[in-house]
Amino acid sequence: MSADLQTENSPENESDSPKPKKPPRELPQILHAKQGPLTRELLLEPGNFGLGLMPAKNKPDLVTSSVCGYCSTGCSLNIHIKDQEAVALTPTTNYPVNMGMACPKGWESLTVLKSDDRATTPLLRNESGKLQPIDWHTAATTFTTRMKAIQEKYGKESIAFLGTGQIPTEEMAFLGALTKFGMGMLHGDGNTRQCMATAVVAYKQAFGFDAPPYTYDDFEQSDVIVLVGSNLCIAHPIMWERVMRNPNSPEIIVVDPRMTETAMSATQHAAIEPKSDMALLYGIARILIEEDWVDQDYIKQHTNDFAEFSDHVQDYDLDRVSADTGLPKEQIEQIAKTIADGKRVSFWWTMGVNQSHQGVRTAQAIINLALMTGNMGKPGTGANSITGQCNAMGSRLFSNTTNLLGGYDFANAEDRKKVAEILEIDESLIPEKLGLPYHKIMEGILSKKIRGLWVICTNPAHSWINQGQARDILSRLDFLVVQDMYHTTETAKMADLVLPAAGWGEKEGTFINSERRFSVLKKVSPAPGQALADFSIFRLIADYWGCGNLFKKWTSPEAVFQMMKQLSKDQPCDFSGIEDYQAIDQSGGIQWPYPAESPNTEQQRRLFEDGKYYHADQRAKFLFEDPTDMPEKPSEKYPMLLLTGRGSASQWHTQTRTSKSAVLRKLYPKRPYIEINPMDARRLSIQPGDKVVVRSQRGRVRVKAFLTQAVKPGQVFMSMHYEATNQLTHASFDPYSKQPSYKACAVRVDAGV
Ligand SMILES: Nc1nc2c(c(=O)[nH]1)N[C@H]1C(S)=C(S)[C@@H](COP(=O)(O)OP(=O)(O)OC[C@H]3O[C@@H](n4cnc5c(=O)[nH]c(N)nc54)[C@H](O)[C@@H]3O)O[C@H]1N2
Ligand SMILES: Nc1nc2c(c(=O)[nH]1)N[C@H]1C(S)=C(S)[C@@H](COP(=O)(O)OP(=O)(O)OC[C@H]3O[C@@H](n4cnc5c(=O)[nH]c(N)nc54)[C@H](O)[C@@H]3O)O[C@H]1N2
Ligand code: SF4
Ligand SMILES: [Mo]
Repeated sequence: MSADLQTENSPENESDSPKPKKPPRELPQILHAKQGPLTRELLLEPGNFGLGLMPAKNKPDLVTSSVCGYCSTGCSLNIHIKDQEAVALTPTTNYPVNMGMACPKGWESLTVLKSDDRATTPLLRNESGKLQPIDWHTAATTFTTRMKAIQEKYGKESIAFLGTGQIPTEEMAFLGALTKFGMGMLHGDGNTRQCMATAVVAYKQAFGFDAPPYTYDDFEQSDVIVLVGSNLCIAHPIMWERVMRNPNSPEIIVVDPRMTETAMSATQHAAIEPKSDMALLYGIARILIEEDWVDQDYIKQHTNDFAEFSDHVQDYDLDRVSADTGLPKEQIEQIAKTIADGKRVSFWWTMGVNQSHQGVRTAQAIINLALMTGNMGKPGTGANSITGQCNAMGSRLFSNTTNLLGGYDFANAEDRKKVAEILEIDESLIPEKLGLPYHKIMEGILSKKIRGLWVICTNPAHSWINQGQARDILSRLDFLVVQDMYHTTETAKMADLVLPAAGWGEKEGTFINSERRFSVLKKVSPAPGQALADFSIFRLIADYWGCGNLFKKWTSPEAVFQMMKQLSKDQPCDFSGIEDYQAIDQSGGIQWPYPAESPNTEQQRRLFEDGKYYHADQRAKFLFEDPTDMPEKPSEKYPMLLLTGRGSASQWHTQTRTSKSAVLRKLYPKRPYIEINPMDARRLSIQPGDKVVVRSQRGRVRVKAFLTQAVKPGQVFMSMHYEATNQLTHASFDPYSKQPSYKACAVRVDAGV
């Protein structure tokens, strides 16, 4: 997994003494490849990756670096180019994120670009129902004619889009601006709703801005690491490597109903009853208060509503919490004591929290613990939501969906004015309200309010909750356009029009990783056939739509980056001090904030060092609520609870990319499987490897049984990478974030025939 694990020595410091300051790392000066042919001279850095050991004939002509296009860790990869072609890659050794490491997906990034099912020309469904190749002129004309016809007949709001957290920020901004300001759409959302909406709302309400406060160094500086609903080992393997490099022998507390790979390596595993996190976290808060293990000064100086929170948690005594969570009382006390004893406690959460019917309040229960113990703004601390997709952070700021471009508010007239001025567009083009969230767009299609849909870089026919219903809904559209790298995705197969997109490595722009770090994506490989960068597709559509004039300044990703800088000015995410792409490259990525005035150039930076939050009174807020029952509990007919999530480090989501690599295919099960406890298996006469039938109220699938103690009796687990899983899931949502609750529904398992 690691190209060079010895890049950093582990200082043997005491757990409570600050880590000795490292000398700033020398980073290679790497130029970025521009759009167009790969003829531009790039700087070779032979010492950086041991090229001296290579036989001369294998030496690349050029080497450049690019950020990985899968997960939000944001590892840097060096791409070796020979005879105009990207021929190999190696993880960048002196990049502050991955330090020479990459996971299997990263290593195999180039392979998946060459695949027979790449979409190489636009495709249009003909009268006999077949997708036929067409040229770009016909594609763009069809797109505009049909979308405009729908708008004319049913109103402007009758077309919508679903975007992504997996394209460069500049492309997201273009999509959001084109659709909402140029095409008059009100409704647009993206797969970030499936993923990060909960964290966004939790932070906004608690801190006043969507601001994950940490830097990856915190993984190495903590003495207590609390992971709630996060399988870091599988989902963020290189962040996990950072935990493994922690020199403080940290306590690692994993809260997860399953004995995951991460839980196996933890020092404490709280195998709670699914969806009992709030009770546990409130119970811990109660103990901390009772024992006076809280930081009264921090609470007084920097927060609001602690007294009310204190009252609230009085109901969560050990008896109740133990009954709700299924954990022994001593274990709950032990966790509280570990947190209290920690000098630098960091709290991390991912989808086990975000994807639940009370995700926002659960996330805030984690934030509350960090606030009340003063574990904020210092090395090794924080209430830290880990993002998922490579550019989920970019979409949170610039997709123009849940907020106006740059983290502004659609409903605020001053915000609209500022954005309009910077973009040089008429203010009246900016909608004054939010569009519908994802599930309401789906409902809108069902009720025929929405009739045209443009899907960009996401595969809802596989990934959306309750798939049978989702596909039925998508099939009712008058016009479905899918813009993807591959024409074989479940959603592309349903499309009326497929637009072939260039993918990672075939275009440029920036991603923002989990720790708010900008990094540059390079064009290192030509896109196949007529496939175009999403950026170019948006330009084309703008011109054919007749609103190209609005986007005169949007000539290249880097030109858009310059506008984004201006938009960010004076916002908490201000990065107006970043000069250009080259500056990002040369400094090993740059975290926001990075304002033009006196930018802090440290390579690892965290927020809230001064205890000042983004609410008007600069205080953070304690937020809480009572837990409610999960929407679909196991019943007599469906007696087991289905958990879902990531299955292996070698599979990515709906597998459109990772399934194209022979290396990766060797590393994961080909067919869908269900993890079931041996006790349940025995009761149901299921042998290892048997085909079993899994049913929920929504669907019925046949999958292989994998017997494992990792799941408790009464619970089963299926990975999201196989189509089968979402045929079973139950569409319920967090009331504040509207994020789907993918991780709990009732099923029945029977031995197959
Ligand atoms: N290899 C790989 N890596 C990925 C991805 C991928 O597809 N493949 N996807 C990326 C994306 S977009 C995301 S969002 C992240 C997701 O990263 P993670 O959130 O870490 O991954 P998941 O497996 O979805 O969910 C984490 C854990 O939540 C647990 N869980 C379920 N219910 C509960 C509960 O009620 N309480 C608690 N405490 N835990 C619960 C599950 O058992 C599971 O182990 O991964 C990113 N990284
Ligand atoms: N049951 C269950 N379901 C889940 C989850 C779960 O834990 N359990 N997790 C949810 C989460 S957190 C997420 S993030 C979603 C992910 O769900 P999706 O977004 O639907 O999954 P992907 O497979 O990443 O889809 C991305 C699509 O974009 C295409 N693509 C890749 N690069 C480009 C590009 O540069 N341009 C264009 N135009 N296309 C490109 C890919 O080929 C692929 O078809 O799944 C959610 N679904
Ligand atoms: S950990 Fe994430 S960013 Fe790093 S190589 Fe793997 S997929 Fe890419
Ligand atoms: Mo995600």
